[in-house]
Amino acid sequence: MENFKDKTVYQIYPRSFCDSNGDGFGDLRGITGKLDYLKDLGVDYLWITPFFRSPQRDNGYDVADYRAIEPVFGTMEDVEELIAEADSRGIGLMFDMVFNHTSTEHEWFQRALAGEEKYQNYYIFKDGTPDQIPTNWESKFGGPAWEYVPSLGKWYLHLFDVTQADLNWENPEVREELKEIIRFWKQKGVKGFRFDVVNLISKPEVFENDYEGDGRRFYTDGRHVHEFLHELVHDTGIAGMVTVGEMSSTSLENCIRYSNPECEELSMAFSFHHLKIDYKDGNKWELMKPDLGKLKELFETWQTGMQQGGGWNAVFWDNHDQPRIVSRLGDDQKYWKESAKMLGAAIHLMRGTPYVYQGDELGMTNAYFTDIAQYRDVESRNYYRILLENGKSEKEALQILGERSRDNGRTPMRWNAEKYAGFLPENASAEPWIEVTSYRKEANAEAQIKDSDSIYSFYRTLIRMRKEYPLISEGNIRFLYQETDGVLAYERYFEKEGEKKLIVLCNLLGEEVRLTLPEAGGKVLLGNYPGAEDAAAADRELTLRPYEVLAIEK
Ligand code: TEU
Repeated sequence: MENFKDKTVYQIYPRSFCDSNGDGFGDLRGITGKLDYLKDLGVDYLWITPFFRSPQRDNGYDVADYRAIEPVFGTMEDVEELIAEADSRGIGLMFDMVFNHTSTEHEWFQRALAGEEKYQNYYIFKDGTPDQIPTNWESKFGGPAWEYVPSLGKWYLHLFDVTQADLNWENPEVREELKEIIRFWKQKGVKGFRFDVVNLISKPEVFENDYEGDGRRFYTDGRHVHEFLHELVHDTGIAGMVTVGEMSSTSLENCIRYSNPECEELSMAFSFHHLKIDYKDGNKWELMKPDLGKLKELFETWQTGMQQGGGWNAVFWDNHDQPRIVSRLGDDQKYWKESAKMLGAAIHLMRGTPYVYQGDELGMTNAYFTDIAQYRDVESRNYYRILLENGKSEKEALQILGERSRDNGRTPMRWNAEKYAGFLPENASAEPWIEVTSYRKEANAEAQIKDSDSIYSFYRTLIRMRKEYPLISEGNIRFLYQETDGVLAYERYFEKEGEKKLIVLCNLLGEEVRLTLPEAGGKVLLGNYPGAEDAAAADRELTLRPYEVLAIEK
């Protein structure tokens, strides 16, 4: 098993990372051209979201051929070159396997539509009539989770978009097909895998209406999910690789099983509870001020819970589905640099494997779009319509999208302060597929790489510290000051007497917070304000400045 505990993963959304040929879309050669930037940052793995053949209805999470490359991203030769070039820099590639569903343009689904029973059994079809939907479950992208096919007299299940048909994992032929796909990319030199919503793959034996919710309780962490995952990992021989599962609406108990090495399922798990603390009544599309007390409670539950259970967290704030954390929990106006650094340190010094989403190392912010025409995401455009249908004004609906849309994390990576941020070649005739954020122009690589005080340099230090300090990569964790509003604090330690420990103090607020430390003194390893190194030399009374973070070795 690769020791990944001192490693950091960088997530790339290729569509928005770097466009090498000027067609307005990021591509694989664009990633290859930026490998030295990533090597200098110090990351060890690159998780690249799907670039396989796809109608792009969900930007690649609707796969039509798992072994072919969507031409907009490049060719198989480009993939092979990227793998080789990354490998020569000591960087491993993690590909994104969307195995809960395929595009309805996949050959398997097309053959199912043509009446081939073998392929109808690859999906979840239910006989019925147009007025008899099998269950009242809702799609996560809005609307019903079933679609009727008149020519077949059947409904099919789609937990996401209508063009994303759920696979039937109960069918051993489906499981064998998916194992072959893993073997195909493994033999090409891929070093790890991310599994998309993999805890939704096991559906119930009986499909029934949900009168308490949207149906997720019937298919989330389903009855055979652990058995299926173990079988997939064991039969493809990837237990020694770095693998991560995206676990939608999951539980701590299940994530311990998903990621405890003794279960031989995955290396680690993404859970999302900490990213729902600003969802009013759990609804993403109802705005609420972030509940920071809940955030601290969830971090403690999941960090100490996984530690006690032998599990391993993927620790992250952002990805291609989330708004930018510096706009969401920090202050991208008055305390942009301080809050971006503090939020980065808060998770990078925790127990788990940190994921840096492209642009977070630069403090990239939300998009601040003002018109629905600027949005590209299928989920956002669906919910804009639903919000209007439910009585919200256009202004209210745009305000909600402005805070919640996945497009906030999908604006082009900013390489410089030029009009298109260096995302595409200067002589390009096309424009980027989505607008470049015009906000915070200093959130760009060229401005920050050489600046030792930049967010980029701070992230570089965080990534290096994980490699240098076993306390960070292997140490235990316990939380401190849980009763102090606005302070996220924890201690990394080893059980052995006399060992050093690391105390991490994060002020989540835009105002000063006073703390009384357990003891005076210690050595400040990291701070995001000038003069931080003097802080710990002071006596036990400490004042944390707005969005200040201190990591003190005691
Ligand atoms: O995301 C799962 C998922 O539910 C997210 O879409 C997210 O939780 C939701 O948008 C919050 O409202 C994975 C992929 O990361 C996402 O990009 C895909 O759209 C989705 O699965 C379907 O494959």
